[in-house]
Amino acid sequence: MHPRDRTINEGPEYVVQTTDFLIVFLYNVKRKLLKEETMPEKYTEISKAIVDGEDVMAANLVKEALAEGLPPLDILNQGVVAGITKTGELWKANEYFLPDVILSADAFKAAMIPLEPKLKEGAQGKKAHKFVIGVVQGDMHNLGKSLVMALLQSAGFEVIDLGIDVPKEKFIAAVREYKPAILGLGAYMSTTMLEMKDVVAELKKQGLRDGLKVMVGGVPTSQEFADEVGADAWGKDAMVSVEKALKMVGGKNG
Ligand code: B12
Repeated sequence: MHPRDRTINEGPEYVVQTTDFLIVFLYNVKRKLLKEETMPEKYTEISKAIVDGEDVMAANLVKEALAEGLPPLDILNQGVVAGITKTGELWKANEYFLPDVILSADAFKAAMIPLEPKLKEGAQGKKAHKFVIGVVQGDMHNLGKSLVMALLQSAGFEVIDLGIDVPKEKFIAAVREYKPAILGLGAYMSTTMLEMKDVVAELKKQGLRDGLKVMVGGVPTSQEFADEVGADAWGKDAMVSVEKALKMVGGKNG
């Protein structure tokens, strides 16, 4: 067919297609504009401060965001988590090296200081289920755990933090002492993740596994791995971890 005849022979269809395209195009422009409007610039600034490793700036921006009345959970997800996630991507792409990542991690921690009490506020006055959490022996990564803790607290859990590089004996002692509803184990390296298996086995050996839920998480873990070590659940990210934890305690705290 000659191109000149195209609009004649395919007239109505062609017009409909063009109109459809225009509608979709305008709809996308509107969505983009709306998104930019509803996404306060503060979140981008917080995220950038974390990526750049500017700890004082990151903490100040979070304080400003809170003073402006922005929701703490949105500051966490759209500012702080977005920043540290970007750092992780830059590291993966070999654009960031260890010193950059350390600076970024420090900025992340600084940003969490003013945010954590605000996240906890929503949970006050509730009868909390206990969640003991720790990073397994040999592993010093703690950013992922901090995020999970912040969201668990905001969902009303009483979180007992055993810290990083935790030997299995300490996990066992904490389960005896606090009698938590859930024990959370974090591991971030393929070399340390097998520690989780030992902790679960020791819990069983000491008769502490019944009535206790075990949840695992961290970069190299997966649902398959969680099943393999005998955990009850895998926390893919902080949000999913909290959703699963709430489900395990019957839906809510308080
Ligand atoms: C930041 C970082 C560091 C920082 C840690 C700072 C800190 N205070 O934590 C520093 C620079 C100190 C560091 C050191 C090292 N690191 Co490092 N590090 C990273 C990096 C870039 C990001 C990790 C991170 O914090 N991510 C952001 C958080 C928010 O995400 P996340 O951890 O996945 O957590 C989420 C989920 O997993 C889940 N979750 C996390 N924890 C838990 C716990 C529970 C209970 C649940 C339910 C869920 C859950 O929820 C979280 C939030 O959504 C990763 C690369 C990567 N792509 O992950 C490497 C990485 C983990 N590191 C790695 C290595 C090798 C090291 C070093 C050995 C490097 C070295 N040569 O010295 C040392 C190890 C020291 C030690 N013994 O632990 C490797 C591990 C490789 C492996 N073998 O598996 C990685 C994967 C990088 C790589 N691709 O090579 N690291």
